[in-house]
Amino acid sequence: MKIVDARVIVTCPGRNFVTLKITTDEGVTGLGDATLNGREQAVVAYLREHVVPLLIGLDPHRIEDTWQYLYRGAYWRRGPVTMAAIAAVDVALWDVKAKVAGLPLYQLLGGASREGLRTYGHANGRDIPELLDSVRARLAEGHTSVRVQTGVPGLRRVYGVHSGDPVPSGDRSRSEDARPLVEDWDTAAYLRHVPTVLEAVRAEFGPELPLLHDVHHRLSPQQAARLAKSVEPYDLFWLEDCTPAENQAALRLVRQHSTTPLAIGEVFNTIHDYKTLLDEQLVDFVRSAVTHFGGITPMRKLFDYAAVNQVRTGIHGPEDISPVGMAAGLHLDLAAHNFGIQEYSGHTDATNAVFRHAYTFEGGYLHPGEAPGIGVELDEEAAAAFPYRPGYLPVNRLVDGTVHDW
Ligand code: EZ4
Ligand code: CO
Repeated sequence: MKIVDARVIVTCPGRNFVTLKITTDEGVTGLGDATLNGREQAVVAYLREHVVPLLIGLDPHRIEDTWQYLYRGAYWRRGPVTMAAIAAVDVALWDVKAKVAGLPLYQLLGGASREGLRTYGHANGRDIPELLDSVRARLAEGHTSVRVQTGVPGLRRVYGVHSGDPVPSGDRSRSEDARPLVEDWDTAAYLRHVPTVLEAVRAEFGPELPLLHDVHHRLSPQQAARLAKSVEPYDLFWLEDCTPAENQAALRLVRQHSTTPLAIGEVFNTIHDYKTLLDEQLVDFVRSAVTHFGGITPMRKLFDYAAVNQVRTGIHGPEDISPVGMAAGLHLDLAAHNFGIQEYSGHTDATNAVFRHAYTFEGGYLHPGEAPGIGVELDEEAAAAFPYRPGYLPVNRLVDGTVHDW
């Protein structure tokens, strides 16, 4: 079998998604997600200019070899643009292979290790009462665990928490202007506020509900250690991205001061980003997504490396990963013994109409479905009705105007 066509399709049913569609001489097609939020067109160019011409004529069954060819062959390794592009090729090839086998992808990855995938949903509110309502809404949808985020007193606009302004899409922090929205930040106010939020949520929902909280990389190691320690009484399922973690060894300080479980990795793009963290067991969950980590091929290696260190998985599942990327992750989740939890935000009706998927969320559990391949079909006619629109993640500034990590 040979690859005869590879096309990049950009569609914006509420937000931008980049999809690679590979076609073989036998008419089998495969899809891969290459969406990089706010930098979509860079990946489109990488694929169209530098990857698609290399794919034509290759044997689609040689997935490992193609991955190594694109990764090592470029000389310039790693980075989110490169790894999103390679991920799209890798997932499309796994999709082709599983379709040829007539099996859902998870069967090729070892078969199901469980009946379904536990999820967590996002609860947020400008203040605590609004947050508590949002937690109730997530529980009513079937989520069995909830990530809790709130506004911080004194701050105007915090990432992931709606400001009350009218919003153009489902993503409350996304700007569709030429420039990103500017949000504000005050670390001291945040560190004071978070324990009071968790205390209120525990008082309302009791000790058993698994709770998560995302720090969005905003703290220094010392501040992160303080937060991890101060939230210990509220028994988090995990504390996410408490530091930027480019400096992996910095997590030692957090670990020394707290038993709060730590999750990291949504912006990592290779296994090397985890080396110290896993070798020294400095985290409890790996958060990478198939779409930003180079595909199924390296994610399997990451999951096994994590398992050796008694670390579990918690794949990133925001709205800005397309249903193609979500589906790929669900097949891995179902097969991996060390699955932990799956983040699940869901997509808009328009997105689900463009990307028809076999995966389901029922009775509080996700399942990738039994369709051969990854189980997603792209309706190209529907996609064409939603052309690309520039959109950016926000930028975060301190009260005095200094640009801050986020
Ligand atoms: O900021 O997906 O855990 N989820 C998150 C997300 C990320 C966005 C970035 O594109 O932190 O909201
Ligand atoms: Co996050």
